[in-house]
Amino acid sequence: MNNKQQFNQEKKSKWWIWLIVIILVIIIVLFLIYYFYVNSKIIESSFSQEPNYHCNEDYYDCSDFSSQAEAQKVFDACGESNDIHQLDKDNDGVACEGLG
Ligand SMILES: [Ca+2]
Ligand SMILES: [Ca+2]
Repeated sequence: MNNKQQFNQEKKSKWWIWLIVIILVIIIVLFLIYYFYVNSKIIESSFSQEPNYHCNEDYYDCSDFSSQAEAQKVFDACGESNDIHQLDKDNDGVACEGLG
């Protein structure tokens, strides 16, 4: 093996090392992105989590609330377009206006 071959051999082995390093860096970066994404989701949900309302069945009626604001909170939390509790029968976006 002459010097040139030896040099090429070293270059080749270094190329593999760099490839492994790059792959590891990509894996670490992806892991960090995922980690921060999950963490931000947890922080977001712990700060802005609404009380758990029943939103998948007709569970509330206007008579269940003592104020319009309370009814509105449930109406907004469950999604205006999906007025499952029939709190806004006239579809004007204001729930239980009769409560005042
Ligand atoms: Ca109802
Ligand atoms: Ca209404």
